[in-house]
Amino acid sequence: MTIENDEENPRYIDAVAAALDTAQFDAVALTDLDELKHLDLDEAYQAQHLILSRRIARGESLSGVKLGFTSEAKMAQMGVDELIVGQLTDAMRVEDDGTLDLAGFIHPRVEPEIAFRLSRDVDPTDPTTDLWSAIDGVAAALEVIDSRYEGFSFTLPGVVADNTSAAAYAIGTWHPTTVDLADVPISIRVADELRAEGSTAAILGNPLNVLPRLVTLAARYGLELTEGSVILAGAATAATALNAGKVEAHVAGLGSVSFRAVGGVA
Ligand code: OOG
Ligand code: MG
Repeated sequence: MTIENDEENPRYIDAVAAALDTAQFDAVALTDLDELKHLDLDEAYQAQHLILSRRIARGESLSGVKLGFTSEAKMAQMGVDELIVGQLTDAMRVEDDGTLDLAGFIHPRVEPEIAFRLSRDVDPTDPTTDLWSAIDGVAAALEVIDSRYEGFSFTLPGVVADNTSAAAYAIGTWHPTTVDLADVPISIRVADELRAEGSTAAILGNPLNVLPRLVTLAARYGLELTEGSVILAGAATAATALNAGKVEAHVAGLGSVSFRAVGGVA
């Protein structure tokens, strides 16, 4: 089906959102989505918001935001070169030391991350906003990504519409913001195998540098930064395939976060 790119009536935005939401819900990858061709970046964020509205209508609530493509390793792996932002919900949350059932995922990957915790509501459109001053905790994190596109193959608007492949996340113990995060070792293991290791400096030179970038993106694309929210800074290393077994990220100074992945991919 082809829909004309009529700015007065961008029904293709709804079509993209519905297709991606259904693909996630049913854990069946999309092979062909013609309407995607029409989507620019602004419209991709509109589609992302529509997906989150559908999830909220199913009883989920927003729990945070996540940055994507904040490191060279991720940009090179996925063939894109611009920062993106997606949204997290409580349904994606996995307890530290908890269990994640892989049924319900398409082709999940996992990556080691840094999380920030927001101590108060922040207005990203306020030019005086200093997001760092609103952060009251930092932690090691794991992010599970699961593109709704076959083969994890997408364009920049495509991955933005797909809520930046967000699928699940786990947060380790919160630490005070005095912990040095600028250039410390970060690694990920799956089923006792070291899959990737690097430095937090790979994240824009220092993970703290994602915060002003997030403010800009949140203001431009209408994302909320609310008290208690989690902010994932983006992976420092390439993502690795998620299969059954213990999954653990370690960040020097922040310790470890883990979960046990069980079952098979649908
Ligand atoms: C998009 C998600 C990117 C990150 O940490 O860079 C991301 C993808 O790679 O499918 O979460
Ligand atoms: Mg990520």
